[in-house]
Amino acid sequence: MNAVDVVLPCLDEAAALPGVLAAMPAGYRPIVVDNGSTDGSPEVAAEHGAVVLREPRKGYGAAVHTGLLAARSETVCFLDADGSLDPASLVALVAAVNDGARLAVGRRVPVARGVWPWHARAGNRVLAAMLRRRGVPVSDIAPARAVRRRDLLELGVTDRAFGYPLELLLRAARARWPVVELDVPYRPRAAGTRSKVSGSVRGTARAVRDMAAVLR
Ligand SMILES: Nc1nc2c(ncn2[C@@H]2O[C@H](COP(=O)(O)OP(=O)(O)O)[C@@H](O)[C@H]2O)c(=O)[nH]1
Ligand SMILES: [Mg+2]
Repeated sequence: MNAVDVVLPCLDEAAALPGVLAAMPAGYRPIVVDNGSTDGSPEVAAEHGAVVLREPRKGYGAAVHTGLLAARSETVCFLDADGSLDPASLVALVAAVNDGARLAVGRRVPVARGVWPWHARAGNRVLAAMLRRRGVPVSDIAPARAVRRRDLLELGVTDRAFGYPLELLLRAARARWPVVELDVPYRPRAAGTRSKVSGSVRGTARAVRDMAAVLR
């Protein structure tokens, strides 16, 4: 089996990382890309077997792009480091890419009430409907994906902040990529960690701003 690099953007996820890294399927190599965590995340990641990169530029997209540049496997996965997504879900996404998808993304299915704040979910729905009209069959703007490294580099996503996942899907639509969306369980983030994006008014406002910039 070919190894698969897994890029995990990380900001203050020290409490979540041990569980996330322990759940990596065999042959999946975690690359944790940290942006100035103050809770010791890089050290915890290294202790639990991850390659650790430090990205000086802030933002989800900056971390993801740096991880992509460092990855070496033919197919690369991306996953949040907060414990909300199971690394085991990546296996089916990679299989979809091996079966002909240019991009395989997760559709988050909450496993419990309150996992997914209503405002984040509503915003996602609107954006996903817009993507479907452009020919991308998705119902989520998901933080779990598998794609060939070379394809993603060629696609040329430029956002380095929180518009990255949306820009990626828009560019995939424009490039007429076959996109496959598969259900992935969405759990509460690990205890002792805090949401940086959709769990607060400030984080949500930032995500909306960055996604709106992508749509202009
Ligand atoms: N490197 C890096 N990672 C980030 C940044 N903001 C969020 N993340 C990570 O991106 C993932 C998604 O953020 P999260 O806080 O879970 O957003 P939520 O799911 O909307 O609550 C998590 O793994 C975060 O640690 C950032 O500025 N830099
Ligand atoms: Mg999260």
